[in-house]
Parts: sequence; structure tokens; C-alpha cells
Amino acid sequence: MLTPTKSNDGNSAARQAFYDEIATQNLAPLWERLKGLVTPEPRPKTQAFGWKYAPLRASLLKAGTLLTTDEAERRVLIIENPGLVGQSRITNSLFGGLQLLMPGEKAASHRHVAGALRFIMEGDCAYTAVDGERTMMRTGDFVTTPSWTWHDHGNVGEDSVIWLDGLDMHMVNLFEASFQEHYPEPEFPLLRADNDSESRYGGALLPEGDKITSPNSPLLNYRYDRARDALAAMAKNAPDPTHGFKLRYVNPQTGGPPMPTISAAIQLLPKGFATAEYRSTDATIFVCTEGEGRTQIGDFEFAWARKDIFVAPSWAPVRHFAGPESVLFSYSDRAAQEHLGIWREKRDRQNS
Ligand code: 1HN
Repeated sequence: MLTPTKSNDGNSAARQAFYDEIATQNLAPLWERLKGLVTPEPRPKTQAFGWKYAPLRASLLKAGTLLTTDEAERRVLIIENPGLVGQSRITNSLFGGLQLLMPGEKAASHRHVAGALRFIMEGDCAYTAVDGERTMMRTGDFVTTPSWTWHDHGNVGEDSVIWLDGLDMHMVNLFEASFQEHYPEPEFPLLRADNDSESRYGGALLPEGDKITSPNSPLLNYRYDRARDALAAMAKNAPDPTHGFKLRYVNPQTGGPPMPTISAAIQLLPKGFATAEYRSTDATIFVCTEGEGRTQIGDFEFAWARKDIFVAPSWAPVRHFAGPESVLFSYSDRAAQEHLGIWREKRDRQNS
């Protein structure tokens, strides 16, 4: 009878020969791979990292001297995670990039399965148009461009406008479900009044007879002013030890995330506040909108000020330390993970 032998019994050459043999049949031994496939805890390739805004901005403005938005389609510098070089990823599942639209420039209409968010870094004179509705974007606004919606952008002012683009195309590509197309004209026709969705959905009101026709939020623009006012009022109470004062952006129809794949939040850290250690399985991109401070992410520490961007990998312990009162915007793939039933978080035990 044939009995299996252990690899240290001198059988490893036979096993390797077997693996080589089955490879020709497009087969492989699970027992050699299992530990790497199903890990006891997340083993992110995403690294904790931070980007100071000034050098990022300088490089983006330099790109503005080298090519037009027409030539580029979108003049975007990819913000690339050092653990994922060459992959156009800020985290394993998400894209992050800084887009520059110079005065008078327009970015032509297209649509793709990938959903996008914009977070406005500077300049108040650009609009985006999504499926026929325009909204002027102001610094700190969080703007959604849901999957498969026609979108174009324009800068109608005298100043350059810069925003952060967050996209979910790596999730779409995981499923090999990507489509994209250009609109035959530079602009998709305007079908609604400017800021129409804000008038209907932006004020804790819903249109009578409203029906849910999409898994995406009907609200295009979540204004910074509104979020900031809410944080200021909230900050009269005691802070949460883990998050300070934190608000999640929601789809007003469902209370769920604004897009099925991407979640976003904004939080205020009072002067001198230190958050308790927190982990979650959604690698998160943070942008400081006000104040300054530092964040410990495992062994990595990043000192941030206004407009700086930093990333916390999945399951890395995160602690924020505010100098003056500070505000952080953040986005992640938490929405996708929650829909799949796999999202986890862990608060410091004393604060759970
Ligand atoms: C895109 O369509 C935009 O519409 C921005 O502004 C960034 C990055 C990758 C792929 C498509 C935009 C993008 C993008």
C-alpha cells in the first residue's frame, strides 16, 4: 500500500516533480498555499504613509505647464501607495489622485462603471456635472460621481482648482466588470437646475413619493459648511474617546453609505485631543481640512497640517493627536465590506 511521506523524509523532490507535472494541467496543491490564502489576520500590502500637500501641489501645477486637460482627458497625478508601486492604488482597493483644472478648462464628458468621489482641496470656481445636473464645488465639499453616470467638469473662474479623486475601479477590476465610454459631445446636456439634488435631498427632507432607483445617493454635493456646522454644534458635547466627533456621510434615502463601494466621514478633534487606539478592516485615506497634529499608525507616524493626505492600512492600530482643534475628512471601502458582510472594527478595550 502507498503511504504518504513527510517532506523531510526525502520525498520533497518527488513532491516538487508532482507540482511541476500538475502545473501542466493548470492545477496546484492547496496545501502549499493555504496559509497565504487564508490568513489569521489581515496582511496588507498597503503601507501606512503620508503626503505633504505643498510638494504634491507643486508637482501638479508643473503638470499643468506640460499638458492640457484635453490632452490628458483628466489631468491627475496618481497618489500611489509605496507598498503598491506601479499599481495606481492608494490602498489595495481604492484609487487616489489629485486633479488640476486650470482657469477656462473643461474636462469632457465620459462615464465608467467605476464610481468616484471628489474632495475639493482648493478653489471655488469649478463645477462638475453628473447626469445633467451641475454643482459648483467649493473647498471641503464632498461630491459623488456614481457608477455609470455621465460626468464632465469645468473651471469658470480665475484660479486653478484642485481636488482629490477617489475611485473604486480596483474593485470593479477585481470582478472584471469594467466598461467606459465617451459622450459624443464634450458636455452631456443639462437636464436639471443647478444643485437640484441639493434642494431635494440636502436638508433632511425627501421629495414626496420618492422612490429608490439606484444604490447610490441621489445627493451629488455634501457641502463642507453643513458638515462643519454640524461638527461645531456636536463639539459642545463630550467627545467619543475613539473618534472625537465623527459624522458619516450618508445616502439620505437609506441612511447607508453614499455609494455602494465607498464610505466617507468627517471628524473633529478638539484642541489637544488624543484618540484611543482603533483598528478596522477598511484601509482609510485621511485628508486634514483644518488644524494640525500627528497620527500614529502602527510604527509609522505622520505629522499633518491642512490639506495633507495620509493612509492607514487595514487593521493597523491608529491614534490621532490634535494640536489645535482639527478636522479630518476620510474615505474607505467600508461600504463594500459592509455589503459583503466582512467589515470588522476593534476599539481599545477600555473604550469599547
Ligand atoms: C476619472 O474619470 C476622473 O472624471 C478622475 O474626473 C480620475 C482616475 C482614473 C480613472 C478615471 C474624472 C480618474 C478617472
